[in-house]
Amino acid sequence: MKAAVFGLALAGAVSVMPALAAPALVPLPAEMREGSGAGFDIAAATRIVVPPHDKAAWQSARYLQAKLLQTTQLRLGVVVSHKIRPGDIVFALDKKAAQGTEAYLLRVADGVASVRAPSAAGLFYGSVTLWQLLTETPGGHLGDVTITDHPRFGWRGLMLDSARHMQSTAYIERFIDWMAVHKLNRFHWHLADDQGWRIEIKRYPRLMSVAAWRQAVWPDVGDKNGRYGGFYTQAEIRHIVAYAKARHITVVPEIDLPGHSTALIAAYPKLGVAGFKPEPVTADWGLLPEVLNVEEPTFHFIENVLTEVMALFPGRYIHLGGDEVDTSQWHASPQVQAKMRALGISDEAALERWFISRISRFLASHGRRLVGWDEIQEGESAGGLDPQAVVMSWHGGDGAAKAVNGGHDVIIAQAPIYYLDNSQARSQSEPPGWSDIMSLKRVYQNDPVPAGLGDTAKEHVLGLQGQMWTERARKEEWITTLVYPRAAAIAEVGWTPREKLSWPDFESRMAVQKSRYRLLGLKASDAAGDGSTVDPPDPARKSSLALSFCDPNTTGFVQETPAGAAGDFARVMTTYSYSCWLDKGVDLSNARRIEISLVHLPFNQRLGSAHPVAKFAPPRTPQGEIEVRLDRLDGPVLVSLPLAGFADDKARTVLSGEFTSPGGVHDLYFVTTGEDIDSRNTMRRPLPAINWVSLH
Ligand code: TNX
Repeated sequence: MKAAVFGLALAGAVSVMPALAAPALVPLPAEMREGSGAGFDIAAATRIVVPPHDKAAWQSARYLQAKLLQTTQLRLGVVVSHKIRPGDIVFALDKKAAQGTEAYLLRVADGVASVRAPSAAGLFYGSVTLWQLLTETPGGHLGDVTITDHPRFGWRGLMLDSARHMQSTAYIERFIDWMAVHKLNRFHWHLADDQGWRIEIKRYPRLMSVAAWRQAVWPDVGDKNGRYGGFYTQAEIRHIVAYAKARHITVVPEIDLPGHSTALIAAYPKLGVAGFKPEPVTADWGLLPEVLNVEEPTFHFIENVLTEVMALFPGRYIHLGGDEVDTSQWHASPQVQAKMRALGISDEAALERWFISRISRFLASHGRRLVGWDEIQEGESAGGLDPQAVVMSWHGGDGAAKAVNGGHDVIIAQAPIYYLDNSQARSQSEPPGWSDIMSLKRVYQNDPVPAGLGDTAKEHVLGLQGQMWTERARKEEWITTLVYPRAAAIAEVGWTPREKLSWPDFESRMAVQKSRYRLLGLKASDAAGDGSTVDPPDPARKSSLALSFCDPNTTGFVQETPAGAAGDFARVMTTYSYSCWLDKGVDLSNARRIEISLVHLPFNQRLGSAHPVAKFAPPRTPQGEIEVRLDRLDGPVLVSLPLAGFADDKARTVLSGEFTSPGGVHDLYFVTTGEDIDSRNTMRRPLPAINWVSLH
């Protein structure tokens, strides 16, 4: 009895309460007006009603039904009927309801909720919005509201790298599900790279038996043969494509060419440049020298592969990579040089442009459009990039502006801002990745459209995309944490009119969105939105994540560490050249001993032909040392700790050294000395990395 009275009192309080805040929708709709009516409560009897013969309405109704089943207590039936009753949720195709291929009109008024749209996509986004409204508060109340909505950009994408590390198809489905609830609509699937080929191509079996596998090197866990890899079968790919399509997401496959093709050349050495011994499918990251040759049979091979790719992926866009081509083999090859002369091409960058343009025309002849990273437009010699090619710009403003001014459509995929392999905050509980911090706030506040573009030029900007590269994100849960919540910022920037974007407003709506993540089982990062440090300082030992690099321009990596001694941290911050960490403003008045915990990581980064060698400060002893220098990189050595006897991959050790206190507060430079490391050499010494430092 008491409970019922309490319930009544609560219900009464709700009905007299003025609307406190607008619904917390992400992405924020283009227009939203709250009505003055009381709205209505969803009950077990609530019907989702669709008109007869309206397949699109039926599908969106079913999506809403399933989503509510999955995430709430609401179990609603879908009914086909012309008749609408109070308390119904209605979906219907309606040419006049809204304008645009993804637009919809959602109204809650007079006790009925309706979603009307001229297209299936619009209805779908309306159902996503309804799901968000119904998950805003437990129980399912809909307040009176009119939402007139459509996206700012047609391309709202996420890229997932399944080449460096491969994910299960179950995970890919979840990835697509989570995109859908953010109204993201392009899943760019990176399926081939130096470290593995992940798509079954029936005509070329060595792609599956050779190119799909590399040696498992720590921290990867291999199969019983010590291999890491695999590929998605054509049946699995068809399933994923259909799964995405049902959520109005187009899958854009990427086969990275003509660089990033070590795996491909390992399987079919004839595709490589004559005179260079192909490398095995590599377990290294970074810039590799392998590049395809430019002979006719190579184009035939690519066209055969693309014929199967086009049959699997019905979407218009096919991504051919084109990034980071190391042209030194082309430069050194007499055949390639002869071909260049015959074509009247004088620089290798332009040869790449020619290569890509040729494939672009092939795809266009099949009604498809090539997408490539912005290197595809580089080069000096005459002959532009095929005008049908779309440029995906990861080089930021200049690359995008160049593409647009050259008349190309462009997708903004700018690094580092939209590179989700950057950290969200310095924290031991964040996944490994690049050490630069791209906080939720930074991502949100970046305008993707390059400054200074005229209105016609702006129309060439198809949209934006977040990139999830997975060199260091070997676990699916790490991918989720890196992608979310930042993908929500990308989704909103891609959807919501620019003048409506507001960080404080977004941040408060994200609190509600995160409660939806819990309903979805989506484990997003809980780093602070502004990227401020989240780990409490440890008075006993300072983790390398709490240090900075000596040179502020250094970009490094947050890496995982081998499982080790208690008290060690799970992550270290490292860099591949001039390894040097800085601790600012350290009080040395009472200090006379320092301990440094080091881990040795495999040196698994190729640095490219331009600067292949990782440099270190000159060593004093054969195996080098960690020098602790005072106040400057070349300041006096406070203490020098030799690395002697410490060269095992997974080793970790604590170096300790006494010193005479110089008194006062100082900046400490931790300089790694040692022989330089040639990243091309397969017998490389490991990389010493600071795990923590401690003063006594
Ligand atoms: C650059 S962006 C790459 C990728 C790496 C990424 C790491 C681009 C087109 N190429 O091969 O995975 O950096 O952030």
